[in-house]
Amino acid sequence: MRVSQMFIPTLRQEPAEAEIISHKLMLRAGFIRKSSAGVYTYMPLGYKIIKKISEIVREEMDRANGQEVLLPIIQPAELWQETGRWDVYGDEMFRLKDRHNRDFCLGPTHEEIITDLVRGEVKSYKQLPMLLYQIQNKYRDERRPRFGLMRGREFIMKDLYSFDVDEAGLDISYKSMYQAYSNVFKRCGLEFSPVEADSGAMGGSTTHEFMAIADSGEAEIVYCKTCQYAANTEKAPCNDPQGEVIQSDQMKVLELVETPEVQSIEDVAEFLKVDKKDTVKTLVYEADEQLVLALVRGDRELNEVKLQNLLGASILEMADAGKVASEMGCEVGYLGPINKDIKVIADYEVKYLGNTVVGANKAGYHYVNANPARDFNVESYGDLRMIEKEDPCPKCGKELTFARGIEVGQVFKLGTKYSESLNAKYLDENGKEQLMVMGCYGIGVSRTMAAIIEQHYDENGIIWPVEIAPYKVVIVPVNEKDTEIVEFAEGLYTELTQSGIEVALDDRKERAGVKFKDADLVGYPLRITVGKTYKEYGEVEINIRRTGERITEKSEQVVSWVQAYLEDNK
Ligand code: 9G3
Repeated sequence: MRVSQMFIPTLRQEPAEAEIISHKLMLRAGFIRKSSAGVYTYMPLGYKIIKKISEIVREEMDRANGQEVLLPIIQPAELWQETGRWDVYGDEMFRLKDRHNRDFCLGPTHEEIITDLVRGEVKSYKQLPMLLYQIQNKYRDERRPRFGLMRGREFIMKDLYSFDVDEAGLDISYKSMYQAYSNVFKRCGLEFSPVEADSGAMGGSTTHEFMAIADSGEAEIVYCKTCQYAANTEKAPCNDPQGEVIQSDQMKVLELVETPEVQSIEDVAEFLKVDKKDTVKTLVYEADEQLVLALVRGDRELNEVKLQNLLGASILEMADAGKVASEMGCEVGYLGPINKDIKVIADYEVKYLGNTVVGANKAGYHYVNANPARDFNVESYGDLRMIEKEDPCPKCGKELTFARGIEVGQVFKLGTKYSESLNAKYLDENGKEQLMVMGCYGIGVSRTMAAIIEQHYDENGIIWPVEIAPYKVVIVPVNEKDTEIVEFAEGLYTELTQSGIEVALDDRKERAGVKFKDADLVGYPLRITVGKTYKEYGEVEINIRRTGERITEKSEQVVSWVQAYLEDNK
């Protein structure tokens, strides 16, 4: 490829709207351009990366007996109505009508489509297991698309669906996908960790998320260096501390105290000279439009995923301030569970609080000496709090470590959730009708490109792992007017190309410095400079992007040196 003919609009300045490094660098290196919020064009170099990641994914899916298909993006509402999901996903689903006024959506995922296909074609156990996958755009109208490709409204996903005769078969498919994912992310040069995750609205039992470790990751993970336990903090369980429940003769008289302009837990604890542990945090949620009070100890953080699961709610949203004021009669700083005929659920730890502080549902007032058993009724206690550093490993009890991660893959055991609602059955060896047992497995292909950059960059730009790089080598003749330099550079370009290496020749009429900066920004693994050293000693300079090393090599040795380097570093 000749850089003078390529559409690679690099930028010197950092784009203002980009907050994380992968977004900044993909814009500056000319890999993507924004079309609208969360919707991007993949420019020539960016799309080369997408194709390389997709090829790695295909090889590993095919190795695991996956068969590639391409499913429709336009999906009929009827299928989503059959599974009952048409009304579950509100504004996040892109919906449209055709010319006959029929309802469709742009596919956010393909469980309905693929199960509808298979239920019509698979009749016998002899046809199972069947693993079908696609690499295709997905559409989700995120409320706040951000971080470039990290959270887009149109993104590229590989989604595979497995169909087995029973749970044992699903286990085999799940394990084989788990291995295939490890292969994919290793080949992409990613440092990743599979973590236990919450299956949420997907139902089903087991699910793992493959997290690329990165400080910019939206997900928080917790892991144990002793027993390798690893989980998304949304899922990591906290146990019931089995403390002492206060005896009634220890309970003091409930007292209303004035706490003017004191709203946050910190302020209340300070004003009343108590520890945050001796207060109750009251939060108001709408669970499928029903108001719920969720209580956790004052020093803890509520885990909304655990709350949603405990309530079995399809949609869980924090009640907005207006709703709180009208339903509770005060603003959030003074909320409490006393004298409220609203459903109250509480974290286990609240059970063991005695003579504690709660909001009085009256602006400027709190109650002290509140006792759960006496003063307010908790409908149910459960694990509602976010796991913390001091908590013991849920598996072995040892110390926990926290990290942030980018979710690049997820594998789900679906069981019969979709085969039941869509009646996808097969005849077993006894001719008896059985429900197919399913799994679904996603890789964020476009998100993976961003994650690779988040783990492979420096102050000069991207550092592509060799297998992913858009071109393995860039040749930089330092002076376009010097025929000796240009001739050798052209010759080297031809020789490397003929030896099957993807090479770029920066033949632009630009100063050498500009070419060097662009080479570092775009992130080619190797840069070969043809300049003074060539004219004087017949040698070229080779810059190794990953290590910053610079070596000189005899011009006749260059091709074999490059082949050896690429072989050793793939
Ligand atoms: C929707 C909308 C958004 C969604 C879904 C449905 C996430 C939805 C979960 C999955 C599960 C797996 C197959 C590949 C791997 C992930 N967001 N999910 O079902 F209608 Cl608007 O997509 N699907």
